[in-house]
Amino acid sequence: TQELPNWLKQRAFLTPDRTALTNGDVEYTFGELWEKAISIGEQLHTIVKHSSHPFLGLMIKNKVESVFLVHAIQQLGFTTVLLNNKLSENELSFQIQDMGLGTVIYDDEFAGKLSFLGGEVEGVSFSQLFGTDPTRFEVKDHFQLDQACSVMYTSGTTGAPKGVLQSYGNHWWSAIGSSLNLGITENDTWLCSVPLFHISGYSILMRSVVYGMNVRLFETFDVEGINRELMSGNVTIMSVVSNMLSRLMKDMGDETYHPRFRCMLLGGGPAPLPLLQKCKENGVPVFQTYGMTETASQIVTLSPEYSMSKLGSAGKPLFPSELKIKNEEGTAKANQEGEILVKGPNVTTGYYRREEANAKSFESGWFHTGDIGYMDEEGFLFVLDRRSDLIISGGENVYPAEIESVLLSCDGVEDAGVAGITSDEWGQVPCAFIVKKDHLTKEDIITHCEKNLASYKRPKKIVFVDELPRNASNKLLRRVLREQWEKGMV
Ligand code: S0N
Ligand code: AMP
Ligand code: MG
Ligand code: MG
Ligand code: MG
Repeated sequence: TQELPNWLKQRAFLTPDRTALTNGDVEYTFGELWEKAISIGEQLHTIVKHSSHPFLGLMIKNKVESVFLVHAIQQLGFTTVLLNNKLSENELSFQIQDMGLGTVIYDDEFAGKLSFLGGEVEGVSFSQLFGTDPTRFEVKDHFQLDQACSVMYTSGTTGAPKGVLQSYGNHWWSAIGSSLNLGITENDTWLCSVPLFHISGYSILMRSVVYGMNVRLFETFDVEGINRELMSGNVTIMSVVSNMLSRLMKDMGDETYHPRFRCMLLGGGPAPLPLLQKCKENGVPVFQTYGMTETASQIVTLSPEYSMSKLGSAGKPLFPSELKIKNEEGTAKANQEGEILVKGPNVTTGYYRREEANAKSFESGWFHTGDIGYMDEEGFLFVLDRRSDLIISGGENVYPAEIESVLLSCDGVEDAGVAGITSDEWGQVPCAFIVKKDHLTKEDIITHCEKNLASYKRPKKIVFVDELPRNASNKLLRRVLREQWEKGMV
């Protein structure tokens, strides 16, 4: 198997005094980041040294301590399972069991949410960890490229969520592919306000170590604070989803960003054309991108020089990757739509213990994304529709079937259907259509959802109906629900 020098160790050796990480006034060089990773690694080693589990759960916010932990876990040779901190108890406990986790490290802020831990699965808070005596461990000189570095869960149209295995090789090639396209200089600073538990955020940390680049971390999406950074010239690149970008633009007014700010990387879902136009007018250098958890972030990216001539396109593949469109006849011709297939060293080797899904998703090295799109004559990708039924709300994924099964478990719900409806704020949001037995109120439903669903998955609208549209074989017609909503019929 192929190996590379231990990334953080190599980086701390090559450029120890370069800034690695900043948050507010706090600043760490790569040398200091290395020391933190090792000293926290030694504390963690005391806790997990007798563990036979290859995976460690991690529930974090965007804080510097979280970055130390991400690196400490890599140094110990464990695979990090990144838990989305917005999920409900049920959703979390499924992922924890599915990965067979023995230990979950968490920010103290999540103590309440994770109070169900104990017994088989040990929960360790940051404050417990940082109070533990260190035990030395042997630092490895190399990272194996085929080793799993991280796991992030993703849902699908049917079945339970699946753990996406992201190898060191996936992260390496993702970082290299991005740099071959965007370039890197020693003055680059990447603003990270997207969550570290998503690949949008985690990939920034991997690029940082590979490039020797500063990450400016934001704990929350602080619109005004971030705009000040973009106007000051402190940062040169930032990753955003549409919701973030439109809020930044709204707050920006008629000011402009600093000329040193050179890349607004926009991904995670479709980009509304009016937003792209507004950015063009305000001189914001938007790079639209298509990527997913399974591709360890961007795989297709559009440079700003094409942002108007190829308005709405997600661009061309990054150098190490390939793209093709497949329909019933085989590989589609230019401008013919079909399923988007991708290939490249950044594409996951598969879902953890999901043979059936893996057999379906991979075909001689090509990964079936499930998304629909076409390529024009010049090879620019246009994404037309996301994989079936997927609702993307503010960059977070929501599957109607999952919401429906939670709704159906609520007392007084006779039948339930969920469809994505257009939202100026979030792109799309789930709307619930409920057939009720008597004495059920919207508040009852909201309370039930609060217990069982991540906040962003809760229906933003609830509509009581007499019956749900179904076809002859009793399949729910979500498209009809959406149409009824849009025409104001319900
Ligand atoms: C958009 C964000 C920042 C909104 O969060 P904010 O403003 O902090 O809200 P809160 O204070 O937490 O909550 C206030 C109310 O809003 C509700 N809410 C919050 N988020 C959502 C949401 N997404 N949808 C619907 N509602 C939401 C809360 O529930 C709360 O409501 P009330 O008051 O009723 O309790 C936040 O959602 C966010 O950070 N989104 C981005 C997530 C993300 O990064 N997604 C990308 C995932 N995909 C990938 O990683 C692959 C693509 C990729 O790698 C990439 C993506 C982008 C850019 C670059 C790349 C790349 O390729 O490198
Ligand atoms: P995730 O599960 O968060 O990794 O989301 C990846 C999904 O987001 C993709 O499969 C697409 O459905 C959607 N997506 C990402 N980028 C774009 C884009 N540029 N245009 C449209 N949809 C996108
Ligand atoms: Mg935290
Ligand atoms: Mg997903
Ligand atoms: Mg998503």
